[in-house]
Amino acid sequence: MPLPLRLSTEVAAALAARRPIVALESTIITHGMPWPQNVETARRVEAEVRAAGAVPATIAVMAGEIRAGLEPSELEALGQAQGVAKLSRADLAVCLAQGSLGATTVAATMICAHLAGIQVFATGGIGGVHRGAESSFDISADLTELSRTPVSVVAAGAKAILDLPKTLEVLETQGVPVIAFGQDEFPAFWSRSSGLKAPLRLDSAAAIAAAHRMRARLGLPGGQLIANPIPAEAEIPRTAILPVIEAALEEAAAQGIAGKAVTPFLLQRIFEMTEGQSLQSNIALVLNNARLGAAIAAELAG
Ligand code: PSU
Ligand code: MN
Repeated sequence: MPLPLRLSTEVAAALAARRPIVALESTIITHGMPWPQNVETARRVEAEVRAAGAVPATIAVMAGEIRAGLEPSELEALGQAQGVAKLSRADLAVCLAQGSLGATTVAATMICAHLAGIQVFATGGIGGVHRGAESSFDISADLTELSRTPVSVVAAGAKAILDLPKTLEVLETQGVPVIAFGQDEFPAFWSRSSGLKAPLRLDSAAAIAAAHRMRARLGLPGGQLIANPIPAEAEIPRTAILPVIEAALEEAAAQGIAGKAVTPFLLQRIFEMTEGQSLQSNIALVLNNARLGAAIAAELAG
């Protein structure tokens, strides 16, 4: 059985020529942002990757195939589609076998990027250990994926809707290098600061690429989490976002939101409660991560 993987012409050509490529996820489009900002942002992120000298490969599952590199019309259709499945490691094979439409989370995008031969992936924030995980057991499969699949993931840390100290603990247990870019602190998505020191710090794309290569040389499975702080001019300070997060979490608990629905629910409520400011920050940080991802991919290709 052939691998159900279809590369766009552009991505296939870049792979053959060993040019830098940055994978991009699709759950952020279908579940992370409202239409039409989701499609606009996805286009701008692709343009940012190109401007930085790399080829973007947005990943999704369509008609029984993993697609790496979407046509503009496909991106638009995905951004408007209703009821798209949110795919993690557990759901990927069923979605492909059924031929249904699926958006890839960080975990599933890492798997697909690796199958395609892409080493760098840029997104907004990773999933992590949810608050109250000691009773709900809600820990994102993104964390274990980082320990198994050799892709460097550029994210703005993990959202403060999560339990960040527990998220860092699980990453440490799983042997995932958590590397803050250019600062000592682990960034908290909308805010540059989390109050937590990052386990590791590197200050250049070249140093991150060297660490990525060394991990492969040692035969260590798994990737790296590159925690890239949101640009200062776009951040929502921690003191401003924390009460909003608390309110959204209370609503989620009161409404009994659980499982896969938790992250999209919280993002939507925080968007509403900040009157869109959280979305503006989210867009700025994804663009920033796309630039760093392209720089790392260029170092790996060079
Ligand atoms: N962070 C965002 N927007 C998102 C997500 C994370 O800013 O849409 C998505 C990513 O696809 C991530 C997923 O992999 O949420 C995590 O979901 P869960 O917590 O259910 O594992
Ligand atoms: Mn979960």
